[in-house]
Amino acid sequence: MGTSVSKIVAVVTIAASEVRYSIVEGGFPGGVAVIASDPLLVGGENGGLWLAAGSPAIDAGTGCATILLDMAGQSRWDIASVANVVSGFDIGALEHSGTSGTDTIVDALVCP
Ligand SMILES: [Ca+2]
Repeated sequence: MGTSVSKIVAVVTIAASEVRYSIVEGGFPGGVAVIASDPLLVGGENGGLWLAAGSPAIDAGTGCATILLDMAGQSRWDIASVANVVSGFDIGALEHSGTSGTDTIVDALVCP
């Protein structure tokens, strides 16, 4: 079990309409599918920040301009118990792992 992480802070200047399918503390007025709640990140053994079970980022991303594998080279999982916002992609660089036989590996890029 990794170390709990409460938040990541980034400062950027961007048009509201460009903030899409993201988690932003306090929300982002004018953004698209922006989640304001805690992403429930946990630190992994390799220093990455992973999504804990129950994270609102799970299956809340898009498959636009991305690849089918996450930053760690793992498959993208569509978690059966979580409703997809667009496809089974999670928000963020590291995908929450699914369970074979219950969940499915995402095999196509999907843009809303
Ligand atoms: Ca997923």
